[in-house]
Amino acid sequence: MVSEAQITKAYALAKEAYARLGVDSDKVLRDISKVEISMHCWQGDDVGGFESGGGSGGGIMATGNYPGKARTPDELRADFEKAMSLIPGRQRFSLHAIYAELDGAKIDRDELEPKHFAGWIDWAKKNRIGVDFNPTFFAHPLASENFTLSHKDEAIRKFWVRHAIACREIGAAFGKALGKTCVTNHWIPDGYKDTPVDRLSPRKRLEKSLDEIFAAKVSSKHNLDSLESKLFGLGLESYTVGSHEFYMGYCVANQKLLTLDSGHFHPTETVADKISSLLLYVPELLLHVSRGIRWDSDHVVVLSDDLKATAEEIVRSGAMSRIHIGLDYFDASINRVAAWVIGARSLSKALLLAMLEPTDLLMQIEAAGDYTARLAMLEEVKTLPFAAVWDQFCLQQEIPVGAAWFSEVKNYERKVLAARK
Ligand code: RNT
Ligand code: ZN
Repeated sequence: MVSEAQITKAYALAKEAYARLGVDSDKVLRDISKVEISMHCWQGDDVGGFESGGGSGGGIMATGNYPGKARTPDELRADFEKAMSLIPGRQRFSLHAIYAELDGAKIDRDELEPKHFAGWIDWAKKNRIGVDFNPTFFAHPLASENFTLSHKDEAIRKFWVRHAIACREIGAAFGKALGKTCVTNHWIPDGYKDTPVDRLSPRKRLEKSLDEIFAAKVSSKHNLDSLESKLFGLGLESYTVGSHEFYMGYCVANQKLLTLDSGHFHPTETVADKISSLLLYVPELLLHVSRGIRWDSDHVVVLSDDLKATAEEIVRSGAMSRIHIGLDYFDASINRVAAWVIGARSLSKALLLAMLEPTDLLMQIEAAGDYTARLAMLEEVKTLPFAAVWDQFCLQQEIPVGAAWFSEVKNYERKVLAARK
């Protein structure tokens, strides 16, 4: 195993290499230690939640049957605490409405209240983490026709409007109790499997529902609302009511936050390129960092070129305070604690890489019109001694360095997860 002295020595050399290009790596380490990553609760139990008879639906699907998934709120919390102990930097926890603790009571989604999340509030306080929130517009009998906020049946549409308002209030309760603004992300699955004739009416109904939802007064100090678009879903291949154009228009017109999920666009489109445009027109962004393979498959995030490009745009924008960074994937075929850790460490690596970029230098070269030098430098930057800075970051944060985290997950699997049937 690498010793502390070796890490420190390698870091000292790396620091010099970055300094030669005008980058202060000590400052970068201070800055990145303050960045919060919103971790999605639903990787812990395959988007199950704790309602009786829960399950995904709504055009999303976790596949795999790796043993040991969390079955109760306490198990989910314990698993996530394990994951947090293996990820450098700060985390938040993103909860869905179906993770309410109802103690067997029959409370429908439109009747949810902050008190049903009291256990989560206490836990978040104890762990000093912020919480983000998500209304759950799927896995429910009133979502079985694949229409919720855009349903033509007024009673069903209103049910979901009430659910969304309840969730905004729960979000605000989290924000207030924890002293950290909650971002409530609204994603609906609504759409058609096959080609529709009337594309407009469901969108008009969605617009009306959103207007009703946001007419409810909820403190923006404690809760911010973000709207997530999507290209298609399983069984909803032909038409999605909440498309990118729909929400982009709505968010610009109504100054709401817009959510960009990396799996929700045509495979050759990149989310990275959208950030600089959208920051001109919407107040803030929420990123659902995911990894689609061939489709919106929600694979565990890895340090890919796409991820690096997204992190570069986040950092280069100079508007990190307006960009909320969340993870969104669910792989049930591997250890779920490891899935959290791998995705979060990869995202954190991408952010660190981007923050270590000699951006000023690259900008000067570009401004001077020397595109040969730009390409040459971008290639050289790729092999700067990043790994030494990453190891130093983990060391400073008292998090296992290198692959050492994995044996901790394996121990946890043997001691805790294996006992779950
Ligand atoms: C679905 C969306 C959405 C969900 C979560 C569970 O395609 O990405 O964000 O993954 O709400
Ligand atoms: Zn998403």
